[in-house]
Amino acid sequence: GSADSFGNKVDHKIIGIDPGAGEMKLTDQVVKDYGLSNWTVQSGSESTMTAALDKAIKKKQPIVVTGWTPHWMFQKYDLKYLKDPKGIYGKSESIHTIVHKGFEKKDPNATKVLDQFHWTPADMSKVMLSVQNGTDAEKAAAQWVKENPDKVSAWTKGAKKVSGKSIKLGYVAWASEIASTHVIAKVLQDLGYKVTMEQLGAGQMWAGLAKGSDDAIVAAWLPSTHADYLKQFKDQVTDLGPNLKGTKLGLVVPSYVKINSIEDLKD
Ligand code: PBE
Repeated sequence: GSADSFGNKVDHKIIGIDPGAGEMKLTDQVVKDYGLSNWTVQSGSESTMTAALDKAIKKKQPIVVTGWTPHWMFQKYDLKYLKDPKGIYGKSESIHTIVHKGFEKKDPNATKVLDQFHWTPADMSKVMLSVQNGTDAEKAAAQWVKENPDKVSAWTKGAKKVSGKSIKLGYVAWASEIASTHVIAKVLQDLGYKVTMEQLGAGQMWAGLAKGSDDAIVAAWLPSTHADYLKQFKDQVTDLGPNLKGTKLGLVVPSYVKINSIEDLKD
């Protein structure tokens, strides 16, 4: 391609995240389906991706990253999604709560709360932004719980207080999942549960839930992003349905970048 093509300016690199993320698989598919054979998808983590984005924006340089909504990056920076005319990243989806199969019988009380848990992207964004601004996740979650008694009482409606019963939640260190997991953990703690939160890779989180080493997750992006994981483990888990609706995935660039579509990545 021409020397001043967007691809050349960014070394034909898409800045990705952790290899287990569903979005990384979808991005490999994007590379194939859009004929971007001279591009590489660089893996890392959410924090290496946002650090690269921050650095590029400070210097007003071009960059393309794997991004998603809800995410604080859209509040902090002026960004846009590249159009995806082939629809590889799928439509808007939901985040589901899923328990280890049998947990619903073992602890119907906790299952009731997990099942009733649902909030909005705006709710989640408040917690994410607070964590991003330096508040630790437990404090940010406690603050949100304190400020939203109506939502919390809808989630705990009909649930009983317990005394030190254990529950283990698995999650991945994505900002969205740090927020949701800490909020539901706080709600369960306030009911008397002894909650353990286990931070894992995406594959480990799903495998751990299937094995029963964790009881529940609130971090399943469906129907597309985690489709392969759900397919693999569907007989060992119970899907309690969405806890948040209206997510989005895609390739994200700073607004000052000239290109507008994934098709423009071709040299
Ligand atoms: N994400 C955030 C995850 C789900 C939550 C989009 C990075 C993924 O791709 O699996």
